[in-house]
Amino acid sequence: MTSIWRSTLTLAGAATLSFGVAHAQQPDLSDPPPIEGEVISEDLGSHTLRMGIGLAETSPQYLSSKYFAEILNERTEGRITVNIFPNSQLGDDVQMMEMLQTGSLDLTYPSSSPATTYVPELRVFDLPFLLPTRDAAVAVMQSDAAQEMLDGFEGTGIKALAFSENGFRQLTNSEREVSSPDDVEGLTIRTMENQVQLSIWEALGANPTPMAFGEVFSAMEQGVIDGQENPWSTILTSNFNEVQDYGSETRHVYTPFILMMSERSWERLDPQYQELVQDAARKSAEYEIQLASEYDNWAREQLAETGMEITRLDDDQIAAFQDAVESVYDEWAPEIGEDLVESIRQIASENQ
Ligand code: TK8
Repeated sequence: MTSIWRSTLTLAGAATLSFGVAHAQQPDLSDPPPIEGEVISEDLGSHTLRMGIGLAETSPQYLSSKYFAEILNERTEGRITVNIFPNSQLGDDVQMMEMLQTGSLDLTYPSSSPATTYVPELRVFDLPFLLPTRDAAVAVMQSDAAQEMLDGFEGTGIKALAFSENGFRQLTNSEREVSSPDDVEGLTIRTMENQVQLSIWEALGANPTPMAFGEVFSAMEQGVIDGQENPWSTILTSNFNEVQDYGSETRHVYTPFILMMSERSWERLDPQYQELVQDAARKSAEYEIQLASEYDNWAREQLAETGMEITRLDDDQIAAFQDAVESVYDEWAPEIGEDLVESIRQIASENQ
């Protein structure tokens, strides 16, 4: 898809992309990677699993979940079927994690932020501007420290299988162009249900309002909130541009998704099936990260094409946001664990 845009420089020096040359290629959603690996022909039981996710059928989250389901189905010759329910139709992240604990749902795919109630160390991912690039984020998600966080779910009723990419979060709002922390002052911004996220937007002078993801669109439509923050692909696939006029490329937090299974469902599986589920989770998470990275810039350009005024921030403007949220580290690094924060910072700096 090509379209001719013209970059305009605002007084604040921020480039507001209303026109420009589209750089991002449209993501290739046609074929997920070929399904490889041993087929389990032995009848080790049949399972029909229900999976609830928050995002739409066009999202990398859904497309990679479909791939996860296809791997399981093909490599058990149809004995494991996964039925996926998108668009938060079974509930929001918090509710679906609780459903895993009671066994009323088999699989879900929340962001790490609402999962910090189970594994508080996950709050490290909520620290602003901690992960500077996707390479750094992927290296952290694949680190031993991250695996320990997944293991930390043991005994909660949740089997955490793999990290993948929700992505770099961007601010949208219906009031005004935002290119500095001063512009955030007084905006009512929906946040995920997570204390560190609240601290970020309080530090920026906003009025943060924690809310389940499934309620965000109607809250913006009714003017209950002025804005929200999510990766461009979520903003696009959730049609937030229909009720939000301004987007700012703040990249203020990188949020992972966590692919999770009910421990009850997990324990019903033959060990060979458990190994297969773990392998399928790893492979679908890799595919999700690939899709999310292809979607990121393309989604931003699609949003601009639909008329959303996208403000891209230069280094100085990002630095102003970083300075404004420095207090979040003072408040939360001791809580999360200075050593953990430092080790994640180290991995990030070695893998930029
Ligand atoms: C979707 C959520 C969403 C998250 C949020 O289930 O709540 O804003 O970024 O993607 O996990």
